[in-house]
Amino acid sequence: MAKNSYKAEDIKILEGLDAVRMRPGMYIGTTSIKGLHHILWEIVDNAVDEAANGHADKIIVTLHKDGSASVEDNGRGIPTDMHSKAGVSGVQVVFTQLHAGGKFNSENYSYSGGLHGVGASVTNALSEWLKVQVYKNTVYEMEFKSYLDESTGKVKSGVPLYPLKDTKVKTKKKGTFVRFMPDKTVFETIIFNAETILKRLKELAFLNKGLEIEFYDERTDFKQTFKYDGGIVDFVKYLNEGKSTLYGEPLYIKAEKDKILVEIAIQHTDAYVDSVYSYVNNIPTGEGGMHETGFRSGLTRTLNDFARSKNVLKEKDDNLLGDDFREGLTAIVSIKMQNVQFEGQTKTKLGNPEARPAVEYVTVNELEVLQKDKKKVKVFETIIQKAIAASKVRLAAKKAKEIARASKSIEAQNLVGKLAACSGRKAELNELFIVEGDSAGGSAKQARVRQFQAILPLRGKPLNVEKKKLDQILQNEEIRTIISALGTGIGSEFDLESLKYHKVIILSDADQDGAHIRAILLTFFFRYMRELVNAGHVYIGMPPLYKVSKGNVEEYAYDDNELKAKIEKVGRGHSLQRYKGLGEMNPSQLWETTMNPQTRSLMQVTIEDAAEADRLITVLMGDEVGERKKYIFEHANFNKTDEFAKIKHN
Ligand code: 1YM
Repeated sequence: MAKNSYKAEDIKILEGLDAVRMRPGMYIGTTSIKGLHHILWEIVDNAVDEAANGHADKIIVTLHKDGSASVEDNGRGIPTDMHSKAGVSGVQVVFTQLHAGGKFNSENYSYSGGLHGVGASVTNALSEWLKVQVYKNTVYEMEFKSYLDESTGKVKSGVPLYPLKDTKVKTKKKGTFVRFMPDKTVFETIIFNAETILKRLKELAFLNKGLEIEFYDERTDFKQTFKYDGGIVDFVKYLNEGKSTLYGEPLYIKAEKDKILVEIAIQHTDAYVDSVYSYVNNIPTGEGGMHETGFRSGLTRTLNDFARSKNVLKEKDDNLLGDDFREGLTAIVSIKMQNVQFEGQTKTKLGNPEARPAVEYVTVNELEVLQKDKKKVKVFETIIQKAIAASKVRLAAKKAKEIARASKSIEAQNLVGKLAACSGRKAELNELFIVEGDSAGGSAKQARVRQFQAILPLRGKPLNVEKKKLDQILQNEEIRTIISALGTGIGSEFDLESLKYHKVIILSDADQDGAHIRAILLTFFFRYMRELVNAGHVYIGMPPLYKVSKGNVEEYAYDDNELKAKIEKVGRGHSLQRYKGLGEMNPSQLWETTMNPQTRSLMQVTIEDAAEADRLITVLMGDEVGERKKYIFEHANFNKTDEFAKIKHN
């Protein structure tokens, strides 16, 4: 009888998992490599939750030679006893019930429930097999499998091979071990990317103070362990490596308000832009949201109050602006809360309105506590001095802008000469090619379809904007031209709605100079038009490196491997041309290889890990030669300058 009811329970549960397999996109967003990693993160999240709740302090993530992945923690172990309602073990519930992300009782798990909250059952549903071990005095074991049901011709997903069993094998270990084989019929690829996983594990280690995360890639025999006893303070220090900091130790605050746990670390550098990165329940919020807004207003308010209390700001003086206090600020804002709501273009913006006053309250209160600390007073004075300097530049820049506005007509005429605008008025369809060099620019102008393609040739190198003040940047002609062509404005005034071209395509030569120009432009977009990149409007054009021809046949190759293939295809008696630059191509070649939407190959620039990208930009574009050399040495290939932006083919 007991066996029967177990089976009945089973059927209901299995329907749930089969639905996941029918529409994986609905549960994990995509079946690309991103989706593949997602099912690993579901398991890692459970282990991190266990650590965040104080029951575990070590997690091991292993990529096995057979293509499977495993995660182990030293926590309490997933409950092995019978779940009263489901009539099966806790382990079985966790791996077969959809939305078991809600855990047994939410009292214990006050902050859990990751981004999608779909939980470990989705990993099971999308795996060929999955094996769990729970260590609690003895080893408990359970296995699941997906298989083709011959009678219906359909795949059954994540079916238990047997109920949870106590193997009676004694163990001193505590915790949970989960190993799974992603299903190759579900995902575009089932090969995990070690670099992506390492980046995220490192971030998780920063966000969870003291948690030791070990990564082992059996495929390459590579091992790395992360553990940061300083947590987000270490994170800020890491981000500021290679920058000159204005005071020794980052400021750190942590407090809870209205059930929202707020943790913030800040440190100023002599840079001119801010690098504020925020997280909710360990999930990066690249588009910011309510918590960031609360932090910003709290910071501005408490620092203005401090400046007044010290009489640095007199009664007649205006308040300093948030922008002034944030100049050169590096900060991590990490909050934990329940019922998280994400919004925005990429669903990485925190929508919960209650987060705003909570974070503002904690920021103001806790910074006030620090201001009273005798050893910290100097730090606050330094921040105020820096903000006052920033406000002076801001006022000067405003003047400069007013003058510029007065001579706008002249500027506009200059611009017209350079920019070959397109005639179409639909921004969604329009493309702007930013082209290296006048001769390539000329070819591009001849080749383009003027209805939707605009060409902006760059004469010299644009200014490397890293470490430059805004007013200096605005004096650079190339940069100014780009800004007016795009129509969005920059920095805090950036407005995506006014964007005139939905594809902004950087077209530079495939050599070191070209790579440098590309890096400078990407840095500019990243620092001053981040939303442009976030919303996926920035692309890199890919000119071919070779042309193989014989008679009427012309074949282009974009790298050495492709070249081999193309030579084979064209056959004996071919002639080979190597393009040193875009300028060597005539208009029709440029059109066919790089500009024609039907035949070209574009890469879309996306930022998956903004904090890491920021650090990389500092290293590559900043003025600390030592760090840069070290990085380039470690990544011998110079083309890695593009690494700060994850680039995907389009
Ligand atoms: C390698 C993956 O899943 N660890 C893990 C998961 C759980 C617990 C402990 C746990 C939670 C609770 C009580 C609770 C989970 N339990 C559940 C559920 N590592 C990994 N470690 N006891 C143990 O939430 O109260 C879901 S996850 F729902 F069964 F409680």
